[in-house]
Amino acid sequence: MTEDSGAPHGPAADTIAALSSGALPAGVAVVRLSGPAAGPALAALSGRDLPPPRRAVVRALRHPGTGRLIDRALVLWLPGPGTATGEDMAELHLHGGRAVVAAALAALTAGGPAVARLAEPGEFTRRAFLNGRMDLAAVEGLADLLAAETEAQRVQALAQAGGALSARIAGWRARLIEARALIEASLDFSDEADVAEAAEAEGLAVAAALKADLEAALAEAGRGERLRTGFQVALMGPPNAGKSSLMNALAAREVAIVTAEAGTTRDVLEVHLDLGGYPVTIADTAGLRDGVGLAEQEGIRRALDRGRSADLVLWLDPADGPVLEPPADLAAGSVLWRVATKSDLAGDGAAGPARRCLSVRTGQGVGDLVAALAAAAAESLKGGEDALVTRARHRAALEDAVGCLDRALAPGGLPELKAEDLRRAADALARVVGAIGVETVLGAIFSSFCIGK
Ligand SMILES: Nc1nc2c(ncn2[C@@H]2O[C@H](COP(=O)(O)OP(=O)(O)OP(=O)(O)O)[C@@H](O)[C@H]2O)c(=O)[nH]1
Ligand SMILES: [Mg+2]
Repeated sequence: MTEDSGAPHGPAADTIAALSSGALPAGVAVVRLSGPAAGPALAALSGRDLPPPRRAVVRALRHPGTGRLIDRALVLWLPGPGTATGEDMAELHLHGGRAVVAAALAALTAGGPAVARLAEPGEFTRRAFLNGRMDLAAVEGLADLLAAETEAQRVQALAQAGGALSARIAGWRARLIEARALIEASLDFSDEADVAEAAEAEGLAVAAALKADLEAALAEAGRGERLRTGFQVALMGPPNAGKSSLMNALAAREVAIVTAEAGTTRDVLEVHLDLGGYPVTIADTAGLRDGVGLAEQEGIRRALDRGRSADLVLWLDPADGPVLEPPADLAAGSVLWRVATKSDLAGDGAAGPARRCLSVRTGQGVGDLVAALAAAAAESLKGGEDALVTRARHRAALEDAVGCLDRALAPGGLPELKAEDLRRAADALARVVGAIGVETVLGAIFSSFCIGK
């Protein structure tokens, strides 16, 4: 794939085909085609004229070279430009067997005038973007919608895919144009000082109000980004504290190896939970101790890294042993809950006001911990569904725009330079929707899609 610029391009010369539905075998498999040969290819396989646009019809599909029957399928002819990609498209709703789909794709890519080639990951969406059917923020929203694992993530992604961020960016850019026009007008009236001053002041007032709006969106950015990636919880503590046992209990499956030997876990292991609609990632880590071999040392280094970047650290140590202190930087840097494990081995008294108490063996306290985690995740992520900023890329662009507005609003300075700063702020916002300067991010964004999207 080439690195195209963000501006809409002319129609693509070639036609792409891919399985767009999920893993096979399945009840139905949807193969999509996009490009100038979509119609001829559909006609060639069905051996007849194209069906009426946007109407599902049943057709016997045959290999155009050999005439052998591939499948009897529901087919759709979707002439552009009013399609997902903006190009001519066709869909084959096949019986979802591996050999059926393989035979259909082989026939579509076999050669002749109606030939298609297999699509690369994200190529349908890339064409939608290049043909101006979607902007970059909507493309990212679509990627998030496909990846959404919980209800709150779905709501957030659907809003962005539907253009919530794009619409706000358009509104903000319109206000920047207004502010700039007022300041440029003040230059035209430079011989009438009071008119010029009034126009400049009005322009700066528009810019100041806009800056407040951008700052409000940035204040919610943390929630928006966290909801996208999930609330990060790290299980930490000394070896044998029962971290992996708790991870397995939370996941309700045997994700991590548990043994009575200290130093069992080395790599960071993750499970994704849906707690009350909010995404929570639990990370099991190596037990912290000194004087161990190279592999375990590396595990401990990774454990500490994970703990430092977590939203919440659960510091586990066994109820029947001494209370151990977490490393000072962990305790200072992250929110940390102390948890006494293996409460079945200790009498009463393991719990305290500052310490939760649980046993994976008896189940005591585990439900309470899950409820507390769900509440903490909700507290941290609530409202993230409505946050406009969901990625570091958006945040950087908005921060850039605020920086430009700061310069424009600084006291003194020439109106010409203020107008230039407003233009720069508009450019920063344009990057979010991919209207300019997107070459460097396109490859990364589209490659996150699966083939057929
Ligand atoms: N009695 C009792 N034993 C437990 C409980 N939870 C874990 N254990 C035991 O404690 C031992 C260590 O458990 P792990 O879950 O492997 O501990 P860990 O913290 O992951 O240990 P490392 O990976 O070595 O750091 C195993 O023998 C578990 O069966 C519990 O609630 N009660
Ligand atoms: Mg372990």
